Amino acid sequence: MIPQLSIEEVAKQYSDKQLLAIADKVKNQQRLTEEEGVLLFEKGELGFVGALAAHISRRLHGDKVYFNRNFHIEPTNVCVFTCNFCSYSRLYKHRDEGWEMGIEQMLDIVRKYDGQAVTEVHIVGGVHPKMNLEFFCELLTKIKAHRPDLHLKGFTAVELDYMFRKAKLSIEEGMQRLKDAGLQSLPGGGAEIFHPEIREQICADKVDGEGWLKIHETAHNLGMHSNATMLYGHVESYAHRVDHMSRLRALQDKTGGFNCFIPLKFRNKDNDMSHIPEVSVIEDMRLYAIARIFMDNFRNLKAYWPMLGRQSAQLTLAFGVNDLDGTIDDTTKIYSMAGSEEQTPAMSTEQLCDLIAAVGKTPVERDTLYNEIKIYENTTA
Ligand code: V47
Ligand code: SF4
Repeated sequence: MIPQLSIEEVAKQYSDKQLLAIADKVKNQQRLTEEEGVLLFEKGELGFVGALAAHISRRLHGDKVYFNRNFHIEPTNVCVFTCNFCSYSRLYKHRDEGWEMGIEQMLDIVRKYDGQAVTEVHIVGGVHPKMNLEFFCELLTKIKAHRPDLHLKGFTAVELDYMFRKAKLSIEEGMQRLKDAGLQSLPGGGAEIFHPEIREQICADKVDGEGWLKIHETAHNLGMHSNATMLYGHVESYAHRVDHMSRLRALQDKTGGFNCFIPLKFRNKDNDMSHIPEVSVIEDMRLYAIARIFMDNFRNLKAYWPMLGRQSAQLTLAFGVNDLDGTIDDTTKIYSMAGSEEQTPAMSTEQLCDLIAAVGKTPVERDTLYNEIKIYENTTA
């Protein structure tokens, strides 16, 4: 069981006036300013931010922790961009070292799940110069025709920005075409850190922060939902993290279209930032907790277990997280190539339920939009 202290019990242990004022705000459901966000990163001990975050998560979700049954399709790892943190991509001139899938090959992946209760396919990959909007519309149409019940979540804002510019379409026009072909929501990738000071150092050549936000806003305005991520633990400062979360919070105020926020820990194997050490588990947990406290209009905070590793992901459940993503079925390579301990990421429903139940929480299977599919009251999946 995860120990649960009330805000009052926690506050008794602290005398710092600024921290106590933040605890009061959390108790009264008031929004934190950016300065208070930075202050939490600077001064908030793990026990303090953890108790506040757990309080919020309990208020919103009780003991429920969500997961879904999903698989990924990664059409290619060939990419025109050169993000320094990426261990996964290969330039077009080195495409013989990577992979490029045709439509039939991707449909074969979908057919593997015939008769299985998966609810979502997550389609994301490198930005291949020859895989264009028409190609992806055909893919989406064919997947939908084969499996109408599958929720199609696909394409980072980075892929979309390139696709639409190449097709000489506005964001609205391009997004509408994909929506007509069956696309239902967008994953959160490509956000990294929005602030240009950091973006220039880690991913200078792809869509900027404003562009990323505009693409998600457009999707929301068309009635689609999306996720948001933040790549943390490299060269960014606390102020950059808070700036990033604040921009997402502002867009969520405007559209309400984000399903969840997913902090992604920088992993340092085999990339151009390998000299930067990975942050500690304590820093991971502090970040999840502060995200839960600061992002007051995001109902769902997701720990993506293939990236964090399943033990750390389980630990986040005590620090404000209420979602662990899905079964995955070993269909993504992004994190195994970047050095995650999960080299063949796949978890059965039983394993996910056990992981959640082991810390006294109630596993709940959800669909992409967080509609509840099944509550596992006594853990037998
Ligand atoms: O944008 C790439 C990250 C993202 C590394 O929406 C890295 O449900 C750490 O966004 N270390 C793509 N992170 C994946 C992504 C995602 C994953 C799971 C669920 C969802 C969702 C979205 O992966 C990239 C980048 O931020 N990434 N390389 C690395 N070395
Ligand atoms: Fe390409 Fe995405 Fe890797 Fe950047 S993170 S190089 S956009 S695959």
